[in-house]
Amino acid sequence: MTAHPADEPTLLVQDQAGVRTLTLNRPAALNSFTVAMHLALRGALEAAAADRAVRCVVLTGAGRGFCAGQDLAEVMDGSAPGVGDLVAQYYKPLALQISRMPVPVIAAVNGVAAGAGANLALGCDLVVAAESASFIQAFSKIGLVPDCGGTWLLPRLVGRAQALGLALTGDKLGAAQAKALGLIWQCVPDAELSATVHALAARLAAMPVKAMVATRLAMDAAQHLGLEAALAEEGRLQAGLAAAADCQEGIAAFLAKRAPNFTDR
Ligand code: T3D
Repeated sequence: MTAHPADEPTLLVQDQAGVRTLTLNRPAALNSFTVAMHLALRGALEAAAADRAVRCVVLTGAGRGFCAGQDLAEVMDGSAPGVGDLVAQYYKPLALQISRMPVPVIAAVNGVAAGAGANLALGCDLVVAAESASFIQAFSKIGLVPDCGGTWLLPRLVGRAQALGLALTGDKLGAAQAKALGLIWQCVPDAELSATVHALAARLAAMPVKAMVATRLAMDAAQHLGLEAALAEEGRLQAGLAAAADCQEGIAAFLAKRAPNFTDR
C-alpha cells in the first residue's frame, strides 16, 4: 500500500461564491476512508452546516478515484475500530449527516466509487459522474452487507431487483449505465465534470435552499408514509415555507419581473 504523506491533509476545503467544495484527499489509496479522513470530513460538514455563507456543498475526490470505501489496510493493521464499530462510529453518522445537511449536497464522482464510497455518493442530493467513473457495491466480495445507507438507498433508487443484482454481484457499474438505471442524476464527459458541477452548484446556491432541503426531507419521509400522511406533511412544510422570507421574496420578484435574492437557510 502506498503511504499517505503525513503532512498532506486528508481533506481539502475550497470556497467559491457560496459553494464549498470538499475533496477527499488520499489519492494513492483511491481516497479510501481512514479514521483521520472520517474525522476531517465530519468536521468539515459540521462547519459547512454552521456557516450561513455556504449555500451548496460539493463532495469529490482527488486523483483518479472518488472513494474506495473503508481503508482495508487500516482495518487489518488494527488502527481502525472493528467492523461493527466502524459502522456505528463513522458510517452511520456520516450517512445521517449528509441526509440532514441544511444545504443541497452534490457528489461530483470523478472516478471509481466503491463500497461505502459508492453509498456516500448516492446519499448526496444530486450525483454527477464523469463518463469514466464507476460504482461498485464491493461489500459482497469481502463478506459484508452494503453500509453507509446502501440497503436503504439502493432499492429506493433503482428497485429491489437491480439493487440486489448490484449488491450481490459487486459488479462494476459504469457511469452511463448508472444514469440509465436511474441511480444517478447525470453522466458527463470527463473533461466537463468540473465545469458542469460548478455551474450546477452555483445555480442551486442562488435558489431557495431552505425549500430544497425541505423537499429532500419530505421525499425521504414520504417513502414510509401513506398518501394522506404525505399530503399532510406537504401542507405542514408548505405553511412554514410560505411564511419564510424566501417565498415572500420569490413571489415579490416574480410580480416585479426582477431577479430574486434568496437568503433563507
Ligand atoms: O470494517 C469494515 O470494512 C466495515 C466498513 C465497510 C465499508 C466499506 O467500504 S467495505 C468496502 C471496502 N472497499 C473495497 O472493498 C474496495 C477495494 N478496492 C477495490 O476493489 C479496487 O481498488 C477498486 C475496484 C476500487 C479499484 O481498482 P483499481 O484496479 O482501479 O485500483 P487498485 O490498484 O486496486 O487500487 C489502487 C491503490 O489503492 C492500491 O494501492 P497500491 O497497490 O497502489 O499501493 C490499492 O491497494 C489501494 N486501495 C484501493 N482500495 C482500497 C485501497 N487501499 C485500502 N483500502 C481500500 N478500500
